[in-house]
Amino acid sequence: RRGVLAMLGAAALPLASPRQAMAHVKPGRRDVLLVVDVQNCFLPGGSLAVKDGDAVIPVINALAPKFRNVVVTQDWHTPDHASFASAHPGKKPFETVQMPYGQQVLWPDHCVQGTPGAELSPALRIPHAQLVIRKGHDPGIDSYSAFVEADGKTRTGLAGYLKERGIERIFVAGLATDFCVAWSAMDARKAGFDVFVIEDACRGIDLDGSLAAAWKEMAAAGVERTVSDEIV
Ligand code: VGL
Ligand code: ZN
Repeated sequence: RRGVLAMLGAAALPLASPRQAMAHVKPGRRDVLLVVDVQNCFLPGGSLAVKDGDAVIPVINALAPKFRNVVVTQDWHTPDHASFASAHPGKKPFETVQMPYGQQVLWPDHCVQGTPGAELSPALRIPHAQLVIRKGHDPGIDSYSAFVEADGKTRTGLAGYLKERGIERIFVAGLATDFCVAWSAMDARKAGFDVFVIEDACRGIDLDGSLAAAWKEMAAAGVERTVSDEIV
């Protein structure tokens, strides 16, 4: 044994903590929990159900009381929304189409304004959430991001709200990791916030490898990846 260790050299030691764990975070007044799109349509039985999407709910319910500041988002589309395959004759869900602002994935109809599918999950327990921000309400423009619509320029006002309230760090949870969570996290970085995505408080759709791609893009943008156990 001694021989093997000697061959590996000092660099192989110590054997504990192979990857740098984040120090425990105690959320304070400059932190916000951003709960993305935990709506019936994205939960089991919904029209755009995310696999195991309901698994995020107990994690979010346990995290939320630790945050003084909580903001919730709702995907909030018009009935004829341009992101729906049904609005494009001959197109099927999960195909793509070219929009004036770029490539758009076409989805099953989901989160239509005022419908039960667009409601937040009744199992969420976040009575102290201060703001619900609705996005994707322009019939012609999607908005995965809670900050900027898919045209890349129309702002939702969320960055301004958070900055006026002195928020510096955003902790992101919800659905779906590779769409609305990732786009929100990356736009939050662009707006100058420190951003942490809470991995076990999110679930992804994973279209053609989109989940791995999203984690890679988030890392490149300086988004940190954490887990709920790190938040005390
Ligand atoms: C979402 C696809 C379409 C999301 C919203 O919440 O991640 N994904 N609309
Ligand atoms: Zn949507």
